[in-house]
Amino acid sequence: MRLYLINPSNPLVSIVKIKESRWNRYRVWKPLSLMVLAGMTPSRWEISIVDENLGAPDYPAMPRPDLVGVTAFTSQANRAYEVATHFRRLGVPVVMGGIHATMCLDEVLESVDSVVTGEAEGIWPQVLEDARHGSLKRRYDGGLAEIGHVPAARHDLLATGYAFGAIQTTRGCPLNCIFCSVTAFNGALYRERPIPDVVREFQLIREKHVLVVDDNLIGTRPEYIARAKDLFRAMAEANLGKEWIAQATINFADDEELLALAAKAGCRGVFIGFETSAPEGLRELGKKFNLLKGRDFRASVRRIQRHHILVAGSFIIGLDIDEPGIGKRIALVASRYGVDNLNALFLTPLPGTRLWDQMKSEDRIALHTFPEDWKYYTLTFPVARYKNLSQEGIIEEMISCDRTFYSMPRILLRVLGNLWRRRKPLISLVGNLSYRNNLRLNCKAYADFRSTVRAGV
Ligand code: B12
Ligand code: SF4
Repeated sequence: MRLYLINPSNPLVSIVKIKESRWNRYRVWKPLSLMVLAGMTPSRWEISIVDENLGAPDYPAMPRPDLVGVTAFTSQANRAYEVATHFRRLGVPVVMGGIHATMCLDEVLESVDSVVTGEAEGIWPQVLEDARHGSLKRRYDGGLAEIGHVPAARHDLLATGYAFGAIQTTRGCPLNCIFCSVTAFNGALYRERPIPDVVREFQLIREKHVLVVDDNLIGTRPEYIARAKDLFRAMAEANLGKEWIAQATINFADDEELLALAAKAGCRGVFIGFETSAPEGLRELGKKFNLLKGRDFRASVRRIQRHHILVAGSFIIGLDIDEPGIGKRIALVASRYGVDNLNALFLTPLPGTRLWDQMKSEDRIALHTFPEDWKYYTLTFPVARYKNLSQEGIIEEMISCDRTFYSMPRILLRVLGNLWRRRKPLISLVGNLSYRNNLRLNCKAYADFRSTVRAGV
């Protein structure tokens, strides 16, 4: 039995434009969901994982599979349907799962034979058995999976050529920020994989560099932080020789022992969602966790960096409190905090989030011709109506934000600072140049977006 697991590509996502910017090669990430599914697939299936982010293959030239599994974030949904149509025309059953299939079940059911909602661990073997007997059901629901003991993901299946491997150690987030899908999809309970399983799986990863995909590696409670410390100790003891990056809240900075253990275990970078510098903005986003009274963000960032861990900060443009000038202000705030990279994104109502419900009820979703418009839900296009910023205005704010933060003098200052403090200046340089290069690509994408939107909306 032959199984294709496919990660469809959205050409509007800048990091997949490897040809236009060679720096992006370092930022194409492995589709872990498909590697996890492959890990749970019995050996009677011959599995190929196709990651279209490395280039779509010539499907007609490939041997006919018995089953196709497609994953998709919302921004990949259009391409997922194209791929599904191709295989269904050949009479090959197509099953789709992942976040978009879960949040937009009815839409997805129109384009595929079968949909798996929720996490797949508890249901995937059943789906495969049904497919083998030609009795696929239209719908399966995996709900929230028991991740206490799951087989390791298949790290051996994808082609080489990725800069980073990928692994997940926890799921779920209690914070439920209004713009984020994680609590709706993975639940509010923070679930942890057993530390020995994680360490064993790390050993299976071929790449030296690894992305830990957890939404918040250290969790929100003292017992979760204690678990993170135990994990880091075990990783250091196992002498994995890996260098990894992860996502965490700014609270990562509050515990020197945690930082020291993380660095010893190989942590070299952390993504932190600052989102906005204004307390009322944090309240608007429901991200009360960042509201710690008297927190000095610059000092927090410095504390992390002192352990030779780079900090990438994420900010959102388009809040109700945001007014003209916000783009430059964010760039200056991020520079003041001292982050090594800035990732600014448009506030985007993703299906299934509280923001979606709110904006829909206020008739503020500007791009709503679905499924076609999903391709713009990359957080890099303004798909909503923003309170104090026109569509054109908010694009200008984003350009001004990126141009300010990624101006050559500022990049050089950051890289020289890292060289001086012996903090991975090369990674800092590659990261900064990759973002800077994408400014050009983004401006072109905005021009196309403007003309499409003017013509159609
Ligand atoms: C790692 C990651 C990335 C990586 C992508 C790596 C990759 N190619 O997969 C990078 C950094 C590139 C990325 C980019 C983006 N991401 Co992202 N990302 C994540 C993150 C943190 C983890 C995903 C992951 O690997 N999880 C681990 C795997 C095991 O879980 P899973 O993917 O959910 O898969 C399980 C089930 O969903 C199911 N399943 C999944 N696929 C399939 C397929 C079949 C056939 C079946 C049966 C089951 C199934 O089975 C799996 C096992 O249970 C999630 C948050 C999260 N917690 O999921 C956000 C998340 C998926 N990203 C999100 C977004 C918005 C984006 C971007 C659009 C914007 C951005 N700038 O971040 C881009 C778009 C990329 C694109 N190509 O279009 C949103 C998606 C919401 C939505 N409705 O689409 C999420 C949920 C975060 C959030 N805050 O809401 N992301
Ligand atoms: S943005 Fe981060 S903290 Fe907020 S709900 Fe999502 S994963 Fe949790």
